[in-house]
Amino acid sequence: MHKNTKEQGLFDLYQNNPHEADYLLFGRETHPDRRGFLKKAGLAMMGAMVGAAIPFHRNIPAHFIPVALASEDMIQGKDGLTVLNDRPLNAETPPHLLDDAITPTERHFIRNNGIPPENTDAVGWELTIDGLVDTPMTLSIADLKQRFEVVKRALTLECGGNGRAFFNPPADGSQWTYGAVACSEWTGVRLSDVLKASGVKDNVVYTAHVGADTHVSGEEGQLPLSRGVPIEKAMDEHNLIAFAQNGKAIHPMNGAPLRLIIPGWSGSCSQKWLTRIWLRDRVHDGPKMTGMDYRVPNRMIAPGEKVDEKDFEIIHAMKVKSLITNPATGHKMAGRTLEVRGHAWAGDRKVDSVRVSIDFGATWLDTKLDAPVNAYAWQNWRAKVAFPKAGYYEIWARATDSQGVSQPHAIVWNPKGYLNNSMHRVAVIVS
Ligand SMILES: Nc1nc2c(c(=O)[nH]1)N[C@H]1C(S)=C(S)[C@@H](COP(=O)(O)O)O[C@H]1N2
Ligand SMILES: [Mo]
Repeated sequence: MHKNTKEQGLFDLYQNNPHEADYLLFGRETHPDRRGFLKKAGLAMMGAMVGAAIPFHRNIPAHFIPVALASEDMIQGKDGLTVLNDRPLNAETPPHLLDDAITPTERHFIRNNGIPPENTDAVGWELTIDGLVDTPMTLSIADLKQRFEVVKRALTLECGGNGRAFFNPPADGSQWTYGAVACSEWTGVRLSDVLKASGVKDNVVYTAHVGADTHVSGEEGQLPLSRGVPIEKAMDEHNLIAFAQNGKAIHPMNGAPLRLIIPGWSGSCSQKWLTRIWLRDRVHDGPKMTGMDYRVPNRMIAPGEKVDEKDFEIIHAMKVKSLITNPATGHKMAGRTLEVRGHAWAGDRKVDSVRVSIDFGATWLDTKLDAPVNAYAWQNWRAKVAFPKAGYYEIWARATDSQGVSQPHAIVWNPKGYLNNSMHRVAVIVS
């Protein structure tokens, strides 16, 4: 890890006192909806740190610090991630680094909507189950392990905005390309067991999830994100309240010491730093549940079309999708054959087949597709591909789910850029 002292200074500044850091750089105008200008002193400091003048500094939103300062080696315990934003921190994994059947913790993407809690000690952590239940409960992690069966599962987690970078017209938000997806092995207890123990009342329709992270504005009591799922989905036995990731403590950026994993659905349902599950008799309306957040138009629209908010619906399951993890795009090869491989997943469904093409979709080749190691784990696939002669090729991968639905060639456009499951393409040069 090579941090220069100036970078260290800025990160320490934000780490120790975000209010003070924002004040130093941006002045007092840091209301979340209003853009404060970078103050002169702040601009000088940032310019010195990035090593150049910043021509468009007036456009830098309050709370943002240059991505150039947030190289991946700033995140301890992560390896090779591409940082998209650093406050809140968002980092994805290049596809070729997702080659493992089970994603190592170092390669698991990070999607934060706010500032992670400083204290992520497992000892003393408490989870409250309340709202419309017969027996509200507050449980330690030791209680969870003692009272409920502990299970271990590989579970696919994909951000609802994965692939947003490819929308045209562009969609606001973190510009995820391919790598906001992972399949780590999670250990925990079944959410359904815990909910049953609390005695869910008949009139419950939705869960509401609360975590210990704080809003970037620094405003007390304001949550960055609180989402939920319909009670039917919550009671699915595959959801976990997890306390371990790949056999070790959960990475602090992936929600240590306790998080939900609601596999198959938009990653946003899987609350990190979990402190409370509140059972409600209506659709949860916490931050990032309403408006256009994690919602898509309920009908087909033209790219760029304006849609009334009332015509949006909440994203549930993710769609059938695949990723090519070998070769990396741009691969130059001397021989004529190559093992192409990757993963595929399909929300609440299974993947039936994955096929690849090296002739821009004119013909397709079957791949050998493994069954998932357990329900909701991604499925690994591979194929030996022979290239007829030297030149530029694209490898395309296309998965089809158990209901016969395949990945599209082009994106179904929506205003916030969710659910992009179009085919992954990688370039190969055969010499
Ligand atoms: N408390 C909390 N939980 C959260 C988030 C968050 O910002 N705060 N982000 C959600 C989103 S949008 C996604 S895609 C996943 C990402 O999980 P990861 O960062 O472990 O990859 O966490 C979800 N859980
Ligand atoms: Mo997400």
